Amino acid sequence: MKIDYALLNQYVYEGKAPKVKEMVQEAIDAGIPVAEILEEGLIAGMSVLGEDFKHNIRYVPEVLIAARAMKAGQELLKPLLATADVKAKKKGVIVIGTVKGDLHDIGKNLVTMMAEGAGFEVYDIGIDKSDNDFVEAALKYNADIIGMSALLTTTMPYMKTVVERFKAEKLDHIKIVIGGAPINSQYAKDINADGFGPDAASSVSLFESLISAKAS
Ligand code: B1M
Repeated sequence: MKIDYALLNQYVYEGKAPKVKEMVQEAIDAGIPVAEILEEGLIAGMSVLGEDFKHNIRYVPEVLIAARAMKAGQELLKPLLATADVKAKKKGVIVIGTVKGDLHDIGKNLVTMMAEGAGFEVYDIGIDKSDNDFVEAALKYNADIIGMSALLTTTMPYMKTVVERFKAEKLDHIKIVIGGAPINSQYAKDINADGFGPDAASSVSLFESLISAKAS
C-alpha cells in the first residue's frame, strides 16, 4: 500500500486531527516504518506551515490547531516506538525539557518518543523549565543525560544558564545535550554543552555514544 504523504502533510497543515489519525493508522496498518511516517507524514507538513507562519501567511491559532493534529498522529506512533524488547534493559536515564520562557514542545516530544523507543528511561519535565527544575529532576531521577530544547532565539541563551548551574553544582558527570531549530553544534560548544542533537534520530545516536563513553 502506498501512503499519500502530500495529503497527510495537507491534513497536518490544516489541523484536521481526525484525518491525520486515520491516515497515520492506515500507514501503521500497512507496515510503513514509524520513522518514515513521522518524517514524511507529520514533520514535513509542519515544516511547510512553519514557513508560512514565518511569512505571515498563517497565524498562531492555525499553528496551534496543526500542532494538535500532529500530536494526535504522534500519539498513535508512540507505543510502537517503545517496543517490548527495548524496554527490557534501559540504556540510561534522560531528563528532558524545554527551557524557561519557551512553550514549544513538539520537537522535544519527538526526541522523547524516539529515545524511549531506543530503550532509554526518559523523564519529560515539560515546557518553560528553569535551571532549578532541571537540577531537581536530574537528582531525583539520577540522570545520565539532560536534554534541553529551545525554539526561540530569545530563549536559547537560557541553556547557558542551565549548563553553568550544573557546573556550579558539580554535576559534571551528567552530560548535557541541546537541540531545537535555532541551535547548532557551534552554539553547543560555545556554552560548554556536551552535544547538539539536530533531529530526534541523531539525538538518540548521540545519547548512545555519550553513555558508551561514560561506561568506558
Ligand atoms: Co512558534 N516560533 N512561536 N509556535 N513555531 C517558531 C519556532 C518560529 C521559527 C516561527 C517562524 O517565525 N518561522 C519563530 C521563532 C523565531 C525566532 O526565535 N527566531 C516562532 C515564534 C516567533 C513564536 C511566538 C513568539 C509567536 C508569537 O506568539 N508571536 C510564540 C512563542 C511562544 C513561546 O514559546 N513563549 C510561538 C508560539 C507557537 C505555538 C504555541 C503557536 C506553536 C507551538 C506548539 C507546541 O509546540 N505545542 C508554535 C509552532 C508549532 C512553531 C513552528 C511553526 C513549528 C515548531 C515545530 O514544532 N517544529 C516553528 C517554525 C519552524 O520551526 N519551522 C515556530 C517541528 C519540530 C519537529 O521541529 O522543534 O525543530 P523542532 O524539533 C526537532 C529538532 O530541532 C530537534 O529534534 C526535533 C525532531 O527532529 N530537537 C531536539 C528539538 N528539541 C530538541 C531537544 C534535544 C535534541 C533535539 O535535546 C536533547
